[in-house]
Amino acid sequence: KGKAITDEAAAWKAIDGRDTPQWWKDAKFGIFIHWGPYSVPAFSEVGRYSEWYWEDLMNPKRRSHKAVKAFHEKNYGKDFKYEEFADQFKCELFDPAQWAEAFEESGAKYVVLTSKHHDGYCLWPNEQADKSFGRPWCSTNSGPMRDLVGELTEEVRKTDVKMGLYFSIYEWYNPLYKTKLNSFVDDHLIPQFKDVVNKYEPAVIFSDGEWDHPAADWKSAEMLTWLFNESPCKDEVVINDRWGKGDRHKHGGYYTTEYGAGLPDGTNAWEENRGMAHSFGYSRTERFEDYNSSESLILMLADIVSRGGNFLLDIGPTADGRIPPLMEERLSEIGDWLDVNGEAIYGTTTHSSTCQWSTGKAQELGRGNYRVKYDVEKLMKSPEEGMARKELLFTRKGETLYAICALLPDETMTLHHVQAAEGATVSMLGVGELEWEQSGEDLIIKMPKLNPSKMPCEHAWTFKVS
Ligand code: FUL
Repeated sequence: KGKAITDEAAAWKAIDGRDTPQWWKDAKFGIFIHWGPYSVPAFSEVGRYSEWYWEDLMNPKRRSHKAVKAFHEKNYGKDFKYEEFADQFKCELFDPAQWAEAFEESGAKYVVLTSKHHDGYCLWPNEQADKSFGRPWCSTNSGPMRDLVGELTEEVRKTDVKMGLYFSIYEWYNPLYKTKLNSFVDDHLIPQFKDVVNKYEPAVIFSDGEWDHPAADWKSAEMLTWLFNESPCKDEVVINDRWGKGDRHKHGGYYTTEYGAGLPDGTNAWEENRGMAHSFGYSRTERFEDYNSSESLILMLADIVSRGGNFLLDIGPTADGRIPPLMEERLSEIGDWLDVNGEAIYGTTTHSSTCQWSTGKAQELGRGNYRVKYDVEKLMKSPEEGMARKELLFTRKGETLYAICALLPDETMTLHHVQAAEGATVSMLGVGELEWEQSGEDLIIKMPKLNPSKMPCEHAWTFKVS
C-alpha cells in the first residue's frame, strides 16, 4: 500500500515544481503505440478510436455503439465476450528488434507503449490484473504468452531511443473499479503502478483515464511522490498532466493535447499526440486516404517544434504483431527527413525576441486544428503570400536560426524581419553555404541551382542562419 500523504497541497507543489528533464525537451519526436486485445477486432467507425471497442460495444450512450455492436454480433456472435479477444491477441510475428530498428530509423527519441489501456489488460506479467479480473488478463498468461513490455523495452534500450509507457488509471470493467474505488486504488492501481515502474523503469509515464475521479481519489499525489523520490527512474522520468479529474494542465508534468492544435508557445512543456489517421489503435476501416501523408506529418512535426512542443505520433500494430507497412513507410520517411534536417529539430527552442534574429509575423503555418489536414497544395498555390508569411517555421539553437520551408522559390528566398549579423553564414541543410544579402529588415537568400532529382530531402527544406 502507498504511504498516505498528509499534506496534499504541499505534495502537489513539489510535484508540479519539478522541472521537465532536459532529455525530453530536446527529444521533440516520439512514437506512441496502442496495442492490446482491441487490436484483434481492429474496428472503429472512421473518425473514432478503435481502442475504445469494448466500451463502444457495451455502452448504448456511445456514439459508435450501434455500429460496433452490429459489427461484433455479425462477426463474432452475440455471446462472444470482449475478454475472449485476449486469446486471439497472439502477436506471433512480433519482432521487438525489428520494431526498435524502425523506431530508431524514424528519428524518434522516445517510445510510449500502452502498458495498460482502459480495458485493464496488461502487456506485462501483472498479478493484480489477473486477480481482479478473475482470469488471465495479462500478456504472459494469455494470447501472446510473452512479456511484450519487457521484450520491447530491452530492444529499444539497445538504441538511443528512450522507452516510455502509457498507463490508464481508470478501467471500464474491472470488477473492483465498479464496486469499491478505494480498494481498486489500494489493492490494484497502486501496486500495479509500482510493479510496472519497478520492472521497466520507464522514461515517460503517459497516464490517462484521469477524468473519472479527482486526483485525491486516485491518490495521484501519493503515486507521484513515490515516483519522484523513491522509484528507480526518479531522475529521468517525465510525466504528463493527466492525473485527476479537472486537473489537466494543472497538475503533473507536460501538457497534453490530443488530435489538437497544440499550444502557441513553449512557456509550458507540451506534447501533441495523435495517430497517423483518426484512431490510436489499429483500425481496419481506415483507408489510404484517411492517413496523413509523410509530407503532412513532417510539416506537423516542424510546426509543433517551432512552437516549443513535442510530437508523439501514434502507430497501431496488428494483433499478429506487425507494424502496418503504411505506418512503417511514414516512419521511415520522417526518418529520412530528420537525417538531413534533424539539427533544426532536436535540442532547439522557439525563436524569441531576445535572439539576435527577429522574424516578426512570419510564423503562421498550421495554427489550425490538426483534424483538418494541412492543405499543402493550397499553400503552394499562393507563393506570393505564402512564401514569407505562411511557409516558414522557425526554430533556434543559441544564436543559430533555422527556417523550415515547405516550398522552394526559384531565385531568391526572403526571410522577412530577419536581421543577419555581419559575417553570418547562411546555408541550406544537406546542400551547403548560400549567398545572401541584407535588405532593410529582410534577409534575401540566393537560391542554389538544385537538381530536382538530387534534392537533399523531400517535403520541406531548412535554411540555417548562424
Ligand atoms: C485518450 C484515450 O481515451 C484514447 O484511447 C487514447 O489512449 C488517447 C491517447 O488518450 O484519452
